[in-house]
Amino acid sequence: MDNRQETLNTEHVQWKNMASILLSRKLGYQRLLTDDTIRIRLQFFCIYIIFSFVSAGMTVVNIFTGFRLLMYSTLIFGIANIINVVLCLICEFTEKLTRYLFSTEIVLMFTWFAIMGEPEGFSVIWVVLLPTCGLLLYRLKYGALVSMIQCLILIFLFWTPWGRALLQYPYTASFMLRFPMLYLAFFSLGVFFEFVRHTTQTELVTARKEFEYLYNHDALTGLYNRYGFNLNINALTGKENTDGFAFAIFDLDHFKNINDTYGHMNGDVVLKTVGTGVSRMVGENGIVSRWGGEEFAILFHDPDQAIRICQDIIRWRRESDIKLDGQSCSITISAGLLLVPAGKQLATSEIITMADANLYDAKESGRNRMIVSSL
Ligand code: GH3
Ligand code: MG
Ligand code: MG
Repeated sequence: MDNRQETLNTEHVQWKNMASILLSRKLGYQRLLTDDTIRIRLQFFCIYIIFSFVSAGMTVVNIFTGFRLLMYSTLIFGIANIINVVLCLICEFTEKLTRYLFSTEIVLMFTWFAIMGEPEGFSVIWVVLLPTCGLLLYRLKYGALVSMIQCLILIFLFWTPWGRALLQYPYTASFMLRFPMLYLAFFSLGVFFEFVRHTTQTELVTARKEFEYLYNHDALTGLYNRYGFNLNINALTGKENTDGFAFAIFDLDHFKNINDTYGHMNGDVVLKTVGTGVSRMVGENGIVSRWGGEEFAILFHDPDQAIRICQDIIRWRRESDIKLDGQSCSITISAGLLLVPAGKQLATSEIITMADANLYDAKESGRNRMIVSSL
C-alpha cells in the first residue's frame, strides 16, 4: 500500500537518485511514464552514458583504422559526455542548463562532422537520428528549434557555394542535394512521434490523477475514504512519533431514523452537510475521512488542538439543525478520541481499536458526547 503511494508522489528527484530509479524497475518505469521532469533527466543521464561508451568505442576504431582527426573528434566528444555525467552527479543541474550545454555540444559536433566528412562521407549520415533524439530530450518546441538549426546548417553547407567551400570531403552532388531532404523527412517523423508520445503521456497522467482521486476519496462527501485515510495514518504510525497526534472517530446518532423518516436521499444530504462542516472545522489541523456509513475519522496533527475541535464539532451538531423536506432536524453526533503524545508508538490497528472503544462508551453513556483517553 505504501509502495503504491510512493509511486504516485512526484516529488523533486535529484540527479543523484537517477541510478536508484534506473535500478528500481517498478518505480523507474512508472515515473518515466508519468513524470516528465524525471523522464527528461533520466534520458539525459542515459544518453550521456551511451554517448560516452559509443565515443570511446569509436575512438578505438578510429585509432586502428588510422583516422586521426576523427579519432580526436570522438575522443573530445566522449570526454565532453563523461564531464556531463560527472556534472549531473555532483551539481544540482537545472534542466535548462543541461539542455543548452548538450544541444551546443551536439550542434558543434554535427557541424564539424558534416564539414570533415571522414570516413568516406560516413560521419554525417548518423546525424539523421538527431531530430528524433532532440525532440524526445528537449520536448516539441526546443527540440524542433535545435533540429531546425541543424537543418539550416546542413542546407548552408550542402546547398550554398559558401558552405560548399568549407567542406573538407568531396561529397557527390547527388548526395548533397538529397541528404538535407532525408534529414527533413526524419525531422518530420520525429515531430509526429513526439506529438503522439506527448499526447499519450498527457492522457495517461490525467487518467492516473483521476484514478488516484477516485480510489482515495469518497464519492458522496468528497472526503478521503478509508483507503486514502489509511495511507495517511499508516505514514504517521510507521515513523517515530516525535510531535504526537490524535485520532477520533465520529458517529451520527440514530442516523437510521433519518433514513427511515426522510428517505435515503435526505440521509445523503445529512452526510454531505456533516462531512463539509467537520472538514471546515478541522481545517489545517488534521485530515478528515468518511470512515464508513455514517462515521467520520479524523487524524489530528496536534493532540492539544484535538479536544477543542472535537468539542466544537459536537456542539455544532447539537446547536444547529439541518433542514430536510422543509423541516428542521436535530442530528447529534458522538465521538471517541485517542490522544497519542509525543514519543509514543503504537500500531494503527491498536489506535483504531482504542478510539473505537471510546466511541462505544460515548454511545453507551447516552450519545451526543465525546469520550477521550490518552496513551
Ligand atoms: P447509533 O446512534 O447507535 O450509531 O445508531 P445509528 O442508527 O446511527 O446506527 P446504525 O448502525 O443502526 O445505522 C447506520 C445507518 O447508516 C444504516 C445505514 O442505512 C445508514 N447509511 C450508511 N451509509 C449510508 C449512506 O451512504 N447514505 C445513507 N443515506 N445512509 C447510509
Ligand atoms: Mg455507525
Ligand atoms: Mg450512528
